[in-house]
Amino acid sequence: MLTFTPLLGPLRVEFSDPVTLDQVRTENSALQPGGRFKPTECIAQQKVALIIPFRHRDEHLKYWLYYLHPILQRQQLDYGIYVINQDGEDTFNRAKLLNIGYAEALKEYDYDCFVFSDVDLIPMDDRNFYKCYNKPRHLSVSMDKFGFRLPYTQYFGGVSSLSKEQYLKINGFPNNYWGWGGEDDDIFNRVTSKGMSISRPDGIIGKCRMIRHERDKQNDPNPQRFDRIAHTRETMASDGINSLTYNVVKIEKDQLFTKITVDVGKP
Ligand code: UDH
Ligand code: MN
Repeated sequence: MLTFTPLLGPLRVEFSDPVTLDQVRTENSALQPGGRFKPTECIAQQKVALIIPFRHRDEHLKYWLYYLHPILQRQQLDYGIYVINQDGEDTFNRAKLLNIGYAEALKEYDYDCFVFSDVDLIPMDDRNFYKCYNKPRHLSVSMDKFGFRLPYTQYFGGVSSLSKEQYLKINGFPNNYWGWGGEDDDIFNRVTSKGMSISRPDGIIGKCRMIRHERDKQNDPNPQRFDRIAHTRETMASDGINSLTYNVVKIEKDQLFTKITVDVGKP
């Protein structure tokens, strides 16, 4: 007897019907506290931590959990969800939150793969595996907001995956990009400067939707971003997981996710 649901292929994804966390909790009763899951009919090939940079996006997080949990279970991953919530109202720092997610997830479990996902991006095909490959992978290749195309060849934003080894090879992500933009290009530069290239699913399997939103407060475009991405090669050895400092304010275990509230400092 088949006890798991096979992959479905293309999925209907839309954001008009309201969802509640309680509904999502009821529909995902096989989860362990903290949004952890392990398949019962096989041994998963990879242990995957999903890291979400977060502040004031509860509405988006509901949809993300509603859509992603069933997909990740059909993909038979051994996984955990980590929502890394920036404390306070100072300038947002996406890449630093991702570094913190990496470090905090590893304190809990021996993860070997890290998927970094914006809270507002939902894959439209469950054949887009949220796992790691022999190269760093860009997963959100065909976003509705860019007309289901890559905005530019080097684009590495949205959703990406790196094995622990790949992540360490590039010294993790930059900690000094405050505000919107550039950190994804810096990560791309890190990857290529270490002699790696990126892999991607094709444009059909890689389709995804972004929940429409206005720009957040305290996340204006960073005017320093162009200057910084021109110097990744010089800065990456000293700015990354080896220079990460932060304070954990609170750790909360929901059935659907682990929420870690952190003080990242300010520019
Ligand atoms: N994020 C938060 N809270 C914030 C800022 C960012 O949770 O206050 C996270 C969240 O996971 C988000 C990600 O960081 O998905 C990336 O930020 P973004 O969604 O603002 O980036 P995007 O490129 O939007 O999608 C740019 C602003 C679009 C303005 C359009 C106005 N019509
Ligand atoms: Mn967005």
